Amino acid sequence: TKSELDKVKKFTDKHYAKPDPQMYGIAKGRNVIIIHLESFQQFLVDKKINDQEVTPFLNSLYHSKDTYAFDNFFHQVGQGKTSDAENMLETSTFGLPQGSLFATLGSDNTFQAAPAILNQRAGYTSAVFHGNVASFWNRNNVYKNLGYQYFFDASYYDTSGDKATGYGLKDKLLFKDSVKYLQNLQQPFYAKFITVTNHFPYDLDDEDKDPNFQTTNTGDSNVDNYFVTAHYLDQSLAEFFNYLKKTGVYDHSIIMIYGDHYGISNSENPSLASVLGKNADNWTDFDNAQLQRVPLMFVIPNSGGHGYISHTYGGEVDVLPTLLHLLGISSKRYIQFGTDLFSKEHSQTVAFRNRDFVTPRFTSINGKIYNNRTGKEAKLTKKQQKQLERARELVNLELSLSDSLNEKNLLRFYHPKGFKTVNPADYNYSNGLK
Ligand code: GP9
Ligand code: MN
Repeated sequence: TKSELDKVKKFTDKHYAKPDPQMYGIAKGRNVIIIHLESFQQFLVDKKINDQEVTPFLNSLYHSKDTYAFDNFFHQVGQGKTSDAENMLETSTFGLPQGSLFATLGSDNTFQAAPAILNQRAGYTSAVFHGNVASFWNRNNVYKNLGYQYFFDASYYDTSGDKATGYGLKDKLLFKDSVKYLQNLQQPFYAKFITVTNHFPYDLDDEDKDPNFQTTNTGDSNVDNYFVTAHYLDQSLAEFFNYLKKTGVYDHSIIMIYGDHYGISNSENPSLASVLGKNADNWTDFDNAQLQRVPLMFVIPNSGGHGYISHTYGGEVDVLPTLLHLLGISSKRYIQFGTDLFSKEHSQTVAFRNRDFVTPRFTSINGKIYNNRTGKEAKLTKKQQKQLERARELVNLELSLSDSLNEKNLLRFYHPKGFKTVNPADYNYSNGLK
């Protein structure tokens, strides 16, 4: 396994992308607030139905001069869904080919993850706010291995009556009722909020609905309801931001917002086609792949107004090195499969968990290559064929090396400079700030 670890390290060293000096450290010392948008796809951004914006607040953030946003950012989850997204964003390694890494390896594996890195390198306090039972996705165990100091799960909230949905406390209540805990966290903090209301099958109590929002009538209730819960989630964000601004936390924070994975599954995409102005009759795998985009935004208040929408292609494994560099924390010493999205050396080949992949010009699905411009099967020159073969090799290699690292728990044998191994026994979530 020593040689296996060397193979992994050789790969990640070779693909390391050095930071863009313009971006490195622009959020240094700020609190990090992470907002995990459950099942939220990129097509919702700027989307209008019946002449109304579905997510007006998020749209205003997306176009703000304080925001660095990405419109070619893809989820890379497998069967672990939310937990795969969490794993990728906080370790920059992939989830597993089957099942959930959190559930199967999370209790015993050694991680070198964001909460521990930020605490050890820059004194960050770390906390997760998520109104579901702590054992869902084995989080109560995994978070201790990631180095989270606090985990405010359902037991910290009043979830009685109609305050919770199937997956936990409703989003507006999560943000509102977390305030008393958040304001007691020692700054700088790294605080992750995991929302749940916009979760399949997207039902919402009438009293929570916006009476002025008229959703679609495709006849597919998941599609029609999806816009209703996405609109609710957007309103919950607006409320949270008002709170952050009122208390002054806002100006001393960087707020990272992302969608964890798709909400509408491929089988329902034809019902969505008409809403997207597309024809359901000639809907292809290519169209399904394009809908795997999810939002990624870094909101950095009063940072000089240099925000923009980047068209760089990337995925969830790229987030950790990107965030570390924004905070002025070098990432080279860690084993991370992703690369800094702002770096000129960032590789724009985005691997999906099932070994399909997307590049700026081509999409490969079940071995078939589509031209992104036409959406049709690509006619490749010899040179393009070679490039795509190299892309496929990269995808297969990074996925198999990531699986080897995680399945053999190789980080046990890896000691990055200055990193103290996390001891899960150091954390006891029931003695939080309560
Ligand atoms: C469960 C919530 C939803 O706590 O995070 O998880 P998902 O079903 O998206 O994996
Ligand atoms: Mn999810």
